[in-house]
Amino acid sequence: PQPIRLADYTPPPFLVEGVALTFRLAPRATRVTSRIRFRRNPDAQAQDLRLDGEGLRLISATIDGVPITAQPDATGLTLPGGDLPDAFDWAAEVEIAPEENTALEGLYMSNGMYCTQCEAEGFRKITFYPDRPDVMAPFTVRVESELPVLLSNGNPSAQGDGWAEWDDPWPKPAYLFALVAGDLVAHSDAFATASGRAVALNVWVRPGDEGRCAYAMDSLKRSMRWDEEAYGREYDLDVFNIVAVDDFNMGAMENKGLNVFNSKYVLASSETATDADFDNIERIVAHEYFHNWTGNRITCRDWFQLCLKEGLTVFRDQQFSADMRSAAVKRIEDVLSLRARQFREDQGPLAHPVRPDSYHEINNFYTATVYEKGAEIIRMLRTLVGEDGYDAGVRLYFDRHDGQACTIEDWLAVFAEATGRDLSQFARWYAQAGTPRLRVTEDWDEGTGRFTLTLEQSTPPTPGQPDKAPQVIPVAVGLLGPAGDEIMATRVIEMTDTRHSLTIEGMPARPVPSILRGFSAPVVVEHAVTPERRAFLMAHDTDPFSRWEAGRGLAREILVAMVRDGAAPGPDYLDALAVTLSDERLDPAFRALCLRAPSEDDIAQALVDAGETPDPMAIHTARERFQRAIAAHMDDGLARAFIAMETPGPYSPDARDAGRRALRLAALAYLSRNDGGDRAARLFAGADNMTEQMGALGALLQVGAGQSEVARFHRQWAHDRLVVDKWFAVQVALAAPESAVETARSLTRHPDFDWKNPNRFRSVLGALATNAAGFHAPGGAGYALLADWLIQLDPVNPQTAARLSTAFETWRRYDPARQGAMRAALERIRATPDLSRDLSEMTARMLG
Ligand code: DPP
Ligand code: ZN
Repeated sequence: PQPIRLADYTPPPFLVEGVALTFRLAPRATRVTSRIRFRRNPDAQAQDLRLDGEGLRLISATIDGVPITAQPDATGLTLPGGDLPDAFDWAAEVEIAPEENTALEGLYMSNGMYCTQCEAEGFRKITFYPDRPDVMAPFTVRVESELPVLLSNGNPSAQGDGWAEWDDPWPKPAYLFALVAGDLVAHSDAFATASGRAVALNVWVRPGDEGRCAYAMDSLKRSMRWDEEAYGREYDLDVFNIVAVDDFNMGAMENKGLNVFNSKYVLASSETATDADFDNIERIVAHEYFHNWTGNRITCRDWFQLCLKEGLTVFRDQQFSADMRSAAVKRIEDVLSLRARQFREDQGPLAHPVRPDSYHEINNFYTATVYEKGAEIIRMLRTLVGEDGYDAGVRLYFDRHDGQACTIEDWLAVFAEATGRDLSQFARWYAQAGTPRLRVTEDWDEGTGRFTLTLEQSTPPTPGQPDKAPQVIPVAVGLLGPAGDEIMATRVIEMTDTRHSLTIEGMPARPVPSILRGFSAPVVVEHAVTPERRAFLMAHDTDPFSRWEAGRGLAREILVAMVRDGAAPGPDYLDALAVTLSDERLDPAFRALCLRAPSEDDIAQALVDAGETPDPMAIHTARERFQRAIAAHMDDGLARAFIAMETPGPYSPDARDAGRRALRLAALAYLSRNDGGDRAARLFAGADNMTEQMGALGALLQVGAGQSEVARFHRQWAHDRLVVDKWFAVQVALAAPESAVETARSLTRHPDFDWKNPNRFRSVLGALATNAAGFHAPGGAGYALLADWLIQLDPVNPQTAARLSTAFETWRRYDPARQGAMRAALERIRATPDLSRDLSEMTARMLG
């Protein structure tokens, strides 16, 4: 099959002026009638009108009341453009079977409730329609069902016994359509917008879950206020509904006025959710809400522009979280995630530009590159044009493009206009894949006091892009004096050429540069500095990100050395870490991040960067010895932190208490290496919140203990599906390398392993892929197990199968035996008859 290409875009030949849908819901035979008012697009060339439609049983279709003669094919229906009037009414009735829809795309059922997921191309599984984001229209919807709660987009317009009608006045693409029907209960509240609109807010959940919605609701209200204050964006309907669904492929979906969420990102109580869950709920509720303007009011012209809404909305949710919590801690967490997911993607066969130029299946491009690197581009843009320039550009964007389907060119043009800047070179960030490398060298002339910093950029080749042009890289730099005082405050070097130098004259002594403060660009810095220099920055840098980064760099170098020759961490690092641990001027959450060892995958990436072949088992062993050395060296300090960071009083998910718990549990994980898990067992037994219960269980499993706690945990929580997901995941993720595959395999035979539920599937097979040494254990049993399950899942849920196949994306990193086994697993998947388009594309790209 041919890929879809950005270069082939043409405007839609017909636009839609209005859509009226009626749903008569039934599990196996839902009838959908549509009335669509089409009008010829004056800005398009004459073409046939293609209506997308998949898996629909066509009952009847008419144009202006006259039955059509055309017959649908497997993917839709073509209406010959020459025969069509300039404006006409399409009316059709189709039948679909939501109960048989296991792919969770289109209209499907979850626990007796009807719900939809239409992004990116699910609406075509509901009715015939030009299912492309540049066709925007107002929708009215009538839902008929005996179920008590019937929801769709927009405002409720009428309801009666067994039916409800909804009216969404804001033109939207079909991917934002949603319908929900079920036996649901609401946690309700209200919000008054800045201009006085009263908005009814509801979080809809299954009966019994209503006590776990308060945090999602609170996050929603704070998001609504924040978007008014930070971006001047008000909500634009009378109701805002969120629905929690157990079977969901993604995190959540921003359907206009009716967000549908994976229940794990809605439901939370202190007993059942961890601090990380609360944090994710806040972030994702905000993200989906912010899409109302960046995505819904202004949407994408085509799916190549996905980063237009996702990069911007991620950037906005990052700003929001930074305002709600500690900005420094948030930045470090975002960089950790960027490196773990996006840098990894960029290093392998799945590397692609933030705006790809071709795809087979768009669902495969909801990636860390589109989302997280997309957000980094906007952060850089803001750095380059300044806060005021950014605000002016964004204002112009909303003024000019409200109600439109736009491109990256539209987005950049508003900043070029508002600030007078030429952004043509900057646009390469959207087109070039790969993580730029920034090589830094220093020159110091003692006699004249001249200090020169030289930066050189290069971007490695990626699939289809052997050569890269230089990009605009904002490099935030500061200088420290030998005593640790800041002698040059942060300034941003705008690098546009391959090479750039900065010279400072008249320095009394050799300064210490602090490079890429705040992680001002998504690049890898290559700067050969001594461990003493890193320790100095770790102690003195005024930029919290760079301070953390210095310690991180040190830890990474030590770990790489430990993998190579079994060295042990020196006292310099251990002493510096001990100082950080007990420095009470530092935020506990920040200290917890400093204590976190680089992941096994980070170490593997570092070895690859150094031109070596990573051995997952050697990495695991070295990392374990590294953590034992820390535990042994800092036992007293860790024990003090464990006690000092107790959070008395009732549980609160706020950033302050969460930070204290994070430090306490980080200390506990180390202490368990000294006390064999005694403290962790006691904490587990007495914990009154899930953060501490899970933290204690994890600490036990990491030292090979905790089997009775695992059993107890299941007895305690067997009734709670979200907690049972955690139970599955923690056992696999923290299993010893030798037993991880067997643990995963035996859990797939557990009666609670409902593999058709994406959360549950991920909790075992996704967790296996995060246990690097276990997944890559010699012999390839991990690869074979994952491949077996992906092959089984693919016909049922191709989207989730394709997503999890990225566990194989690093295959070329490894030794010949592992490469061979991973390759064999990928080839076995690829050779499976009737493989989905999703998984076919992923395996083809990975095999290259
Ligand atoms: N558009 C969704 C989100 O990122 C994903 N389908 O919020
Ligand atoms: Zn999004």
